[in-house]
Amino acid sequence: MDGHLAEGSATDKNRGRHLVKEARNLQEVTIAVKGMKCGGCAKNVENALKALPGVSSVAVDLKGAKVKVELDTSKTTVEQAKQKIKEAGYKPE
Ligand SMILES: [Cu+2]
Repeated sequence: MDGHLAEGSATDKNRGRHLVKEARNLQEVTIAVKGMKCGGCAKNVENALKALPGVSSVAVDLKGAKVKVELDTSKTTVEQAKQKIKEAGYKPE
């Protein structure tokens, strides 16, 4: 009997963890960005994106003219991230 109870609670814990994971909509997107000329530009884009809610990681590729963003789309959409890049003075594609 005790064994069954212990098993049951372990399953419930796993189920709870699964729900928490599904409640987030983590997505990794790469956005092409025109107009970044130097490390300062890269930093501007990085800081602008990091200020958005739900953005967990930003990696600017200056040479490749793109930025890789990991974000929770239930908090900030990809369109909103692009809008933020525009506001910082660069051209997302
Ligand atoms: Cu620059």
